[in-house]
Amino acid sequence: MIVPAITPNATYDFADDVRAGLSRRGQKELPSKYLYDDVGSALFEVISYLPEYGLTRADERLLRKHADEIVDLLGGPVAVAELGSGSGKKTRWLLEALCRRQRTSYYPVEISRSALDMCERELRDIDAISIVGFEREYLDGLAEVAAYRDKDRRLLVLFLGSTIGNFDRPAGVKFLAEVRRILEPGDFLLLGTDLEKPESQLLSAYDDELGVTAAFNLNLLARINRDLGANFDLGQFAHVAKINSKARSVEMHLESRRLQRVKIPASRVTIEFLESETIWTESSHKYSAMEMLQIARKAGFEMKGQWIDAEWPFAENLFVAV
Ligand code: AVI
Repeated sequence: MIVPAITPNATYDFADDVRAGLSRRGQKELPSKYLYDDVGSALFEVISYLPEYGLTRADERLLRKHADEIVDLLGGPVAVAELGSGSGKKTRWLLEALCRRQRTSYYPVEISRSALDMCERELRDIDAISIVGFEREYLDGLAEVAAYRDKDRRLLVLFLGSTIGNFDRPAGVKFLAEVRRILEPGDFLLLGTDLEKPESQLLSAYDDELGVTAAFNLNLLARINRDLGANFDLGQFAHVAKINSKARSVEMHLESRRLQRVKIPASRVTIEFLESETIWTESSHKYSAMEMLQIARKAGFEMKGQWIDAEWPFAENLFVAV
């Protein structure tokens, strides 16, 4: 059964966030969630096929290989909520393993309507599944799922693809603690985290030869032009990936190639960029496998299982709420 997604209230204001991020003194910033309009989501899907970017394939390999083992550790029937379902492709392995044992409800939570549609199309052929999409921000959506859930079943929350890495470390723990507050003791969280790897490998993963990641990053300026009527000249900005060793992250920036002014009518501002000045658009934090134990505890969980990919260091971590 597929139920149409429950639709949102207005949840954010792009124009205000753009004005605030670009008017900052010091480092200009744009929230990375705005990378994912329809064009950005399609470009991210292409990134996941690039030879340099092994993250998504590692995540999917682990889920394919260990789905039955993960389901065994849950110890009984669950309902599944996924934060940021994306295309739903890698989730198929887990849902199939669950649905082979009993009818399972799946609640994808996504701010992108098109991603929810794609995920419903991808997964609706699984036997014994019912899908109810929530077009919401993660925590609001999860709170609604928790209110809507069948009280006889544990909830399994999926937060895959190392999306947690796009929060800074303290904010990541705070976010997981908020997830925990919405859950009941005994509920589960399956968290995908990209692990530390050599700098050269990270730099090519976030600045690929074909320029797809550059297009993904520059699309944010194209989106501001499309949605807010701005006049960014895309040729005058360059995609840059940098390692931040202290934060243990890779950062994406857009660097101004010259002194220039850009008008953003819907945000009611004109922004000046110096030559070489950057807009920081995303951080991807990388973790150690051991660190995940402390993160689990700090957020109110215990580690129940961990699986690490042999080809591309990436961990699937199963936490249980205590
Ligand atoms: C979605 N997120 C985990 C990706 C990452 O690796 O941080 C987004 C991405 N940015 C550049 N390439 C992929």
